[in-house]
Amino acid sequence: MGLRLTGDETAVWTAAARVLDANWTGTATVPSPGLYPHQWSWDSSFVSLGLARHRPERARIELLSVFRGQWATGLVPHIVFSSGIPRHAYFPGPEFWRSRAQPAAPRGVDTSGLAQPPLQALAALRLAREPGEHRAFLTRLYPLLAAQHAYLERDRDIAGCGLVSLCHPWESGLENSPAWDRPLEAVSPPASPYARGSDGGDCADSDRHVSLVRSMRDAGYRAEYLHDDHPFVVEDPLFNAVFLASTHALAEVAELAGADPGPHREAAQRIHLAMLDRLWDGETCCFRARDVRTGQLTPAATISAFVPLLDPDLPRSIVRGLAELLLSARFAGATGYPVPTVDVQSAAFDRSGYWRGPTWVNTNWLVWLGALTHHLDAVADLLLGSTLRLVRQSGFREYFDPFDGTGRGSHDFSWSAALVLDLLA
Ligand code: 9YW
Repeated sequence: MGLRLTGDETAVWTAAARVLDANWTGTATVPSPGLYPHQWSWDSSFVSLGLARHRPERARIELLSVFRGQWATGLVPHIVFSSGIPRHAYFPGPEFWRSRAQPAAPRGVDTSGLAQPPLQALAALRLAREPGEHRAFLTRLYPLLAAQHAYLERDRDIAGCGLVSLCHPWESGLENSPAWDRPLEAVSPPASPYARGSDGGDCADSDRHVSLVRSMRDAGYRAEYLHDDHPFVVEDPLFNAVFLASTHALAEVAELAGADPGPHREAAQRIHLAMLDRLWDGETCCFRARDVRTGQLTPAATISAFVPLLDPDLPRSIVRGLAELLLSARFAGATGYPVPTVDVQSAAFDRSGYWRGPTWVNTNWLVWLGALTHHLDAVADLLLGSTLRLVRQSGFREYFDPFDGTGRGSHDFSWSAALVLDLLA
């Protein structure tokens, strides 16, 4: 371990490492063995950061293994399905996505056809900062990362303004966030319902979620369909901030792998400018999602607003405004456990509603990293301390009540354990 931890921290470390060991399948880590028995894209990146502290060799295998599912277009799908899992264990499974019927999808493995916040380049760079010989690993990974980024820039900049658009709430990672309520109203629910209901979410919305996948699948997940006809097209601050941070990281990975970082630096500058131009709402001092089909910013103030702190070039006045909002009685100032996923004073806030209020370790971690980027030490310490308090109190749960820290959702959740290892290191 090589760290100086208190006795209490050592106990947390050991428990977190045990969760990661238990959820390891031999080639990847499942988010939660019962509920999510496959590999998810952003979960896998978060997990690799924890594995880097615990079992560095596995961290590299984890990060590479998600690219088994990469499509010829460059898409890194949000789920790479494990083989041999009973059909009823997870819906929608491979038979719904039908990836193998797509010429661009890989032959040897089943995948979904959506993206998720592209954390892989950021994770790769953090892994490479650990002691050890990383050149061969980065040289192998770099073209895969470059293809993933090229896909998002080429096929997913649907408004043509420099940002990636989500074509499904699941691509955000925050599936039932109130940020999607308005854009989802434009999506017709299917004639016969097939609600998933596993997230405790609204069934009509779950039906719309499944219906959106069906439309994408029936159109062969083609960029032309997404561009011209798909009803759900939204630019999200969290996704694009992660993309920006990963694009900066990709420039450094390129250098370490002996490739030209220039195009990635230019891409990062484009995303930075487009985020300020399209997603910053100066009137309310908040980043908000933009519905590309209506041109409107969504009214909800959510955790996504703070993730642009990952942008190292964010103007000082915006950094100050975000820190004030974060510490205010609308977010962390109202709860003992930062940061709720939704403004606690908004009508949409629901303290037990999955991404509609609870606090999550992964979003706390992203905001913590953003706070460190801007030397907001008090904010970073608050996030670190309160995240550790949550897991000491309630274990490595999927999410937590933002007021009293009660654990919710599944137990022994991989990213909760992994990111705590990173926070303790
Ligand atoms: C689903 C696996 C995934 C996460 C998402 C989270 C949830 C449910 O679980 O999605 O069926 O995909 O919303 O962010 O990647 O942990």
